[in-house]
Amino acid sequence: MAGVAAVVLVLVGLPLLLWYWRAVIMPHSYPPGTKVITLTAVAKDGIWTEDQVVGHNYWRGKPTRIEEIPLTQGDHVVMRLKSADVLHSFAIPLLHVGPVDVPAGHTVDVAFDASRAGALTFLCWTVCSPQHESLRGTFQVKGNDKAGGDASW
Ligand SMILES: [Cu+2]
Repeated sequence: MAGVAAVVLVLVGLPLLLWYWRAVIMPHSYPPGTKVITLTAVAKDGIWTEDQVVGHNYWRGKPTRIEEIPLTQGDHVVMRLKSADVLHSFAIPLLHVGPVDVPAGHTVDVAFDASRAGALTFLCWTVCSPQHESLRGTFQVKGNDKAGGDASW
């Protein structure tokens, strides 16, 4: 009886603990005001998406392409990057961010400050698939006079 109770405790308690960790503790582990953006690279569609792409909907799902992400100059951003399939990588050349490898099955955090205004391209830096060239998008960074910097970019 004690054995059954122990097994039930592990089978119920562990997932609950993991859920609590991911839903309650992890989102608050960044400094206040941090913009957390989760993107998943999908080689098959040649996109970055905010949708969750997991095994069962990989082939049948139609994830939404993320092309533009609005930011304000001075924003502190954490990108939580995932790959739904093969090795991708992530870079923001105008901010000297990356390239950072994004292997399948891992979540890679990349932090940066939107230190300049304008249209800043982000892209996959690894030739991952025939759709590689379309794995890109733009941060539209709104100028903020207080932050200074060149607003013409
Ligand atoms: Cu690529």
